[in-house]
Amino acid sequence: MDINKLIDIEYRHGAHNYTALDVVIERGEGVWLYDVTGKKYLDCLSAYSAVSQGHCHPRLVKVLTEQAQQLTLTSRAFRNNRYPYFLQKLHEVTGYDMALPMNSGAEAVETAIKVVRKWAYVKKGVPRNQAEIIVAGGNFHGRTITIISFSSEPQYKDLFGPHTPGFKIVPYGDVQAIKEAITPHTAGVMIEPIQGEGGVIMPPNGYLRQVREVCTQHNVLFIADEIQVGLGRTGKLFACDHEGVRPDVMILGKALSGGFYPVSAALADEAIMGVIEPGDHGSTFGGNPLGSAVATEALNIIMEEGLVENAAVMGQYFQERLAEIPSPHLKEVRGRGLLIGVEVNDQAGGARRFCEALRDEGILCKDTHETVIRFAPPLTIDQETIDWAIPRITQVLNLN
Ligand code: IF1
Repeated sequence: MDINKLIDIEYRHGAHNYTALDVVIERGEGVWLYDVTGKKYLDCLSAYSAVSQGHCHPRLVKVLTEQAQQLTLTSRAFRNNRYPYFLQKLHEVTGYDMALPMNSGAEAVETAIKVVRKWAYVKKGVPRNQAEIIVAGGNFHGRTITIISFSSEPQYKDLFGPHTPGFKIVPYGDVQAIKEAITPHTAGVMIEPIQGEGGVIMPPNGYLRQVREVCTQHNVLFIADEIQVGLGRTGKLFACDHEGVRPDVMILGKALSGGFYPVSAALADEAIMGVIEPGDHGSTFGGNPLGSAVATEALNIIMEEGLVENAAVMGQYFQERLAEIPSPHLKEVRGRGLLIGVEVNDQAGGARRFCEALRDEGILCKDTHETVIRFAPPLTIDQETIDWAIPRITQVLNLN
């Protein structure tokens, strides 16, 4: 079918909740995407880091198709023979005693909030319904009503009230502000180790370590949303590893299933996750055998195929090459590993037009926060591919 016809159907019958680039993809392989006309593109978004293992990774195709022919869903009312292996692998990879599996990232964030609130009531002794969670301005943790209740982006929240109470917003990167916001009712501090949606915002060095210390001092749980930055994206297994910090609660999603199937999880040690009792929380699909099999293999791939190391090496290489680009529009290149933000000057006319021009050059990127072009290719990218991309990016960053 003609591209314009497909776009028209989407416009007429789909809610208008995105302004996608006009490119219609029909096939993916590794770091490459192909549109319906056969044109090839380098994927520099990786579905917001969910396809870290590369598109249609053969090992995931195999596990998904084999498991799909065997058993897909039992609900948690019965046990299945794949979920235990997934839990074992998660424990092995993260070190946390226990996980609570969900599907979308937002659900895992909601799960973490529930666990932390219950912990505050039954372990810390916070009076019922008074638990507070401290979050950072510019955060992005998902789209549910509770999560948007503590967004600082008006479009995400303003017309969707009434909102969920119990959250305090402090400036990102400011430990003193967290200290001042803590009260005897504070249950947790939830932050992204790097803010993705915020425009690849890196906190000052030492921030994560200081947040960890403040939380420990005040018997407050440190919750890290590693949904976007975790599992190798930043060149370490977890973004918190850059500062040697272990959160009390870790939230994973996206690359946890290599983009095949939504799988997310909230993780913690038994002293915290142990507050959850039968009936407290759940999900029809969470922990299902298909998702469990895929996620187990997605983790195996990250660990066995050197993706974390590759993200570190290629991330540094990509950032260095980008920073060298002569361009009147380029303001800053920042990021960690293969989560890279290229900020253009305020006079450059916004990042979107560069993303459109990059698409025409065969590179798919997403603008964020008006002036930032995000480069986040699959973690399997190699030097040759980066060298292929740089002249094209250079050309686009020199358009009038
Ligand atoms: C959209 C951003 C990325 C996340 C973190 C939780 C979630 C996300 C740190 C929720 C989701 C997405 C969702 C997508 C756009 C996107 C995004 F630009 F908005 F911020 F990745 F950079 N925590 N991020 O980044 O996970 O429920 O979606 O599975 O909503 O348009 P989800």
